[in-house]
Amino acid sequence: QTALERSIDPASQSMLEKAENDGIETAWDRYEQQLPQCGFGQLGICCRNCNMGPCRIDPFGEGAKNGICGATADIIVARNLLRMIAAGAAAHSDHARDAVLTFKKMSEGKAGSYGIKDEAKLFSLASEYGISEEGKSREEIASELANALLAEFGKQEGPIQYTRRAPEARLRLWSELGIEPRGIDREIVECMHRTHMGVDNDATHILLQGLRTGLSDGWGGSMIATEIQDVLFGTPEPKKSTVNLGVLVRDKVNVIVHGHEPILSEMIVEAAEDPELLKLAKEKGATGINVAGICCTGNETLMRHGTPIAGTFLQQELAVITGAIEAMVVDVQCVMPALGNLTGCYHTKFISTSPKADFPGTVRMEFHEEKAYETAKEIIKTAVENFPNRNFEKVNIPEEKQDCMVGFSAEAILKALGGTPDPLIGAIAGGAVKGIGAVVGCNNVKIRHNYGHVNLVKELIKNNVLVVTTGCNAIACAEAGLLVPEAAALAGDGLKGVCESLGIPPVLHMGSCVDISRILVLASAIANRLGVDISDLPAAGAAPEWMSEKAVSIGAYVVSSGVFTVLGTAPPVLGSQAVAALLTKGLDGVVGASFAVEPDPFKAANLMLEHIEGKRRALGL
Ligand code: BF8
Ligand code: SF4
Repeated sequence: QTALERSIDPASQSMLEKAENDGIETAWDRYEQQLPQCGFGQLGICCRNCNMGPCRIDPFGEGAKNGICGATADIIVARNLLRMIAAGAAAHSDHARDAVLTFKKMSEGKAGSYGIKDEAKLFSLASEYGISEEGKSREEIASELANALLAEFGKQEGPIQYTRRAPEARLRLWSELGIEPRGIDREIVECMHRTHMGVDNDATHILLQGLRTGLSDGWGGSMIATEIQDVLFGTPEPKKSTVNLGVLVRDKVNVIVHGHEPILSEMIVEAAEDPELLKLAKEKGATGINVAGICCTGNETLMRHGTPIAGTFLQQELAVITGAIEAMVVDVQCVMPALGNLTGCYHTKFISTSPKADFPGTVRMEFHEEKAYETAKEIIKTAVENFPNRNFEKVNIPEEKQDCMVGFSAEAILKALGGTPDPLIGAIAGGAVKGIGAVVGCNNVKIRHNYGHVNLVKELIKNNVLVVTTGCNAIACAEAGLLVPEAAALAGDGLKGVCESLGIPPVLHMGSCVDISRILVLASAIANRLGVDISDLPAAGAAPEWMSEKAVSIGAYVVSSGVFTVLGTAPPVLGSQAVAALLTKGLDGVVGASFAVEPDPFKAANLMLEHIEGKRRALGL
C-alpha cells in the first residue's frame, strides 16, 4: 500500500512517506505483516474460555461443529461478543469511576488543583438524585452527589438514575425485556460470569445481557463521566480551534496529550502556561510551549479550552514521526504500545501517567489528584528539558492544519436554538432538515484512514441530515474542514439555510466517546418534546471505521436506545448466522432498532437516509 492508499489526509500521507524514508514501521506495516488474518478469529468461532480448549468450529461445516464442551458456533460467537461489550463498558465506566473519585476528593478538599467549574450543573445533577441544597455548602452537595454516583457502580438493584432521562416508552420497554441495568459493576461482572465455561449457553439470552451491559455504559458510566467532568472542568460552549499535524510548532516545545481522561490533560494544559516553565523553555531555546491532543483526551481539552488537536487514533505514530514532539504524555485507552519503540527512534519522551496503564519504553510519572498540578509541572518540565535533544534535521511538520468550531454540548446546542429543541424540531418537521445522523468512532487500518468518516458525513449533510459527531470521527471531520460554519456550503439547501441562520457548522462536535451520552440526552430531549420514543425519531447512527471494544459497547447501547446503526467493519460474529441475523434484523422486533454492516461510506449513507425517510413517513412528515 502506498501512503495515498493508506490515508485520505495529506498531512498523514506526508508523514507516512517520511516514515518510509526514516525506516520506521507503522500500524499499516504491521497490519500487512498480519495478513492473512485468522479466519476463525474474524468469524468469532474460536473459544479459549477453558483449558480443554482452545476450540474452533469449522465454518464450512465439514469439521468440528462443537467445542469440547459441546458449545456451538452460536454460543461461542455470542459469548465472545458479550466479552467485548463487557470490556468496552468497563473501560468507559472505570474512567467514570476515576472522575467521580477525583470529584469526591475535591469535595473533601483533598484535591486542591480541582474545583467546581459548573455550579449550575452541580445543582441540577444533585436535584436529580433528590439531594437538597438547603443549608449546605457547595462542597457538601458535591460530596453527597459523589457518594450517590459512586453507589451506581456497586448497586445490586436498579434503576441507574440517569436511565430516567430516557423517554417513558423506552424505560417501559427495557423493563419489559428485563434489560434495565441494575448496577454498572454488576452488569460487567455478570458478563464475565455468564461467559465462564458452562454457564450461559443460549445465544439470545447472552445477547440480552449484552444490551443491558451496554445500557449500563451509555446511561451509566459514560453519562456519569460526561456530567461530572462538566462540573469539574466546565460544560463545553462553542469555540474555535485548529486541528491536524500542522498544529505542531517548529520552534516551540511540543507536548502531546493522548488517551482519555481530562483529569490529566486539564492540568497539563494549565501547567503549560506556568510562567516558570515558559521562562525555562526560553532558556532552552524554544519560543514557548505548545500542547496538542490526540484521541479523546484531546477532544476533552479541545471542547473546553480550544486546545488544538494533532490527530486521530491512527495519527498517534505520525505525530512522533514529525520528529518535533518533546513528550508524548498518555493515560488510558487507545494508546499503541508501538509508541515505545517508535519514540526511541526520535528524541521523544514517552510518559505514562495512569496507575493502571504502562507501556514499553515509558518514563513513569504517576498522576494522583493530591498533587496533580505539581506532577503536571514535572511532566512539562521534562518535555522542556528535552527540547535541546531535538534533531532539527529529522524534523518535518506537515503544513496542513484546519480551523474548526467545536464545543457543542447538548446544553450549547439547546442554547444556540434559543433554549428549546423546538426550532430544530420545526426544521425537521418542515423538511429543511431531514433528520439527525450521529457519526462516531475510531480509525481502523482495514479502512483507508478517514475515508469512511469524511465521505459518510459529507454524503449525509449533502442530503440535509444534520450530523452530530464525537471521538475520532469528530477529529476526522475537523481535518476535512467540515466543522466550520462555511462547510454549510457543502450541505443541501435546507440544512444550509438552517446552519447559516444559526451560524453553526452542519457537523456538530459533541465531544469525546463518553460524550455519546450527550447525544442520548439530546435525542431524549427531542423525543420527550414530541411525546414519542427515540426509535420513532428520524435519526440514525454510524461508526464507519470503528475498532475498539468500547465501540461494541456503544453499539449495544445506541441500538438498545432505539437508534439504527451502520458499522463500517463487521464485528467478529459472522461465524454464527443466528447471531448475525439477530443483530441485523431480529433486534428490530426487540428494541426497535438494529445494526447494518456496510464498509462503503456512500452505501452506508444511503442506508441511513432510507431509514430516516422511513421514520419521517411513520411520523407523517
Ligand atoms: O474513545 S474513537 S480510537 S480515541 S475508542 Fe479510541 Fe475509537 Fe478514537 Fe476515544 Ni473512542
Ligand atoms: Fe472449548 Fe467449551 Fe472450553 Fe470453550 S468452553 S474452550 S468451547 S471446551
